[in-house]
Amino acid sequence: MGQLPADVLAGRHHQLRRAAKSSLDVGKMSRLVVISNRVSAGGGAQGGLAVALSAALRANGGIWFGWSGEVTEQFTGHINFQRTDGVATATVDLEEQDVEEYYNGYANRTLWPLFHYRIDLAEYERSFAGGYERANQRFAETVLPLIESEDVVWVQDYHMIPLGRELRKRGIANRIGFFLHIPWPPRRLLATLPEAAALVETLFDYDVIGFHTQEWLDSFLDFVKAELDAEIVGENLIRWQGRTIRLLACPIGIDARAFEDMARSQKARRAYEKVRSSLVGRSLIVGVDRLDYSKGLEERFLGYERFLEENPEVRKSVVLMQIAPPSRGAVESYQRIRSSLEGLAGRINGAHAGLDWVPIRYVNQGYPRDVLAGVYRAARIGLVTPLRDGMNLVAKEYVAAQDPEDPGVLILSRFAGAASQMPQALLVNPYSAEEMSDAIRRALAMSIHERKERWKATVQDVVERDVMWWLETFRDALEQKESAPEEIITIKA
Ligand code: GDG
Repeated sequence: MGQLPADVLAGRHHQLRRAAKSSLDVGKMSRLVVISNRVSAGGGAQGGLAVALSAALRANGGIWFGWSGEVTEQFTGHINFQRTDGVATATVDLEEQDVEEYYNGYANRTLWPLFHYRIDLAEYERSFAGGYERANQRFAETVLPLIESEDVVWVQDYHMIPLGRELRKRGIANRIGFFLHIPWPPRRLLATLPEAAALVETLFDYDVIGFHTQEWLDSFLDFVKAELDAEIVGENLIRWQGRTIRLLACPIGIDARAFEDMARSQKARRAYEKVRSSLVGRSLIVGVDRLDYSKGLEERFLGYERFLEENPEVRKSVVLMQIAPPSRGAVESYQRIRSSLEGLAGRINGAHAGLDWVPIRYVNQGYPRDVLAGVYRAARIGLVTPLRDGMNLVAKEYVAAQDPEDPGVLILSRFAGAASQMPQALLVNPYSAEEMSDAIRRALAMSIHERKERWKATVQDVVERDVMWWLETFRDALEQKESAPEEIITIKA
């Protein structure tokens, strides 16, 4: 395993200290207020993030606040309170214009493509920026009365970058953290965003800013050094207008043990059998991704096509199953990727299929998590090749779902945040059809011994740095008040 960043090592020590306690034995901790665009409190049917945040909210009390997903004629700020599986949630409806400008606009047509290095797709419209600011002001105004003086507040993701500043303007002096789930783009790309510096500066109102990897954190620091008037006062510490801000590289994990169990459940077993019997002895390659241009699906299909062309002797012994539930259908670039993928899958299948074999099974719908777990387990290869990804949880789920006695091989893009934690996967450049083709061939020919060795090294980290580890590591950083920078320097000397 590669050298772990200092923050991660520090986090691991916390984990060891806590190992003797139950992971939820955090009685002395403050109440948590989680703020994110969408709220998905609940049990194991949800993704790991929802499970972990729900567990923390259940253990310490607190509330999860965000957009309801509903549209109302005129914004009223009316809060819908609910309790789901013991977790208190508070949601607010937005008006049509907010959804268009803030969600479909600035979040998904400006920031998402830009932060995934796609300035060719990023749209810079003043109305989007205005709507983003307005929606964040509305969120701040609405959540304000729900925040108590001892609470820690944790804001999630790119939809809500300026929310911390809006809360400070309204007098909130609590500890407030921010976690970015997507990559932080290189400085020269970010500079294409009008008012980029002003947006980034709003982040200085947080106490802790978290990224998945040191690479994203370094890109952030690079921008701050070049474009903003803030002092770097220590390793990953910034000083701005009398405030100290800690930066943290803290990779999100999955609910690994639960996912392993899910992969052995009856429903997973049924899905496994169904898929296996349909393969009639062929090897399965699986891809599971939201239908999004950042996930590199076109390049993946082209890499697979290359493999089919270069390996006529084995090509009929494999099948690629790509599960890709549609997302963000209101945004044009998502409609385009959908139709271009359909065309590509059709072309490849048309050119290569035979009477008893179709090379790509392209499935445009979602499945329950336990079914996915069974499909992962049935696959000899997990093909996870985003062009750019903050972390990528599918890579971790694929690993956790494997049979220890007969594990499959993970082929992973070196441009996913997950790659920094998974050096034993077969790392590929997703833009290179040749590299992808080589990796598929290599994975199919890999000995059981090598498969086991690589899997063991990878799964260990997936289990150790699971989603509770992520939550606790971030939270520890957020609860811990910074020393003055002078003291830090003295200690170092
Ligand atoms: C963002 C960042 C970062 C997919 N299809 C189905 C389904 N899924 C689940 C997967 C996985 C999740 O969706 C996708 O997670 P990713 O990490 O791949 O990607 P994003 O949605 O882009 O998330 C990403 C993440 O935030 C967390 O910080 O890792 O980099 O982009 O859990 O299993 N789930 C079900 N049916 C499906 O068909 N139930």
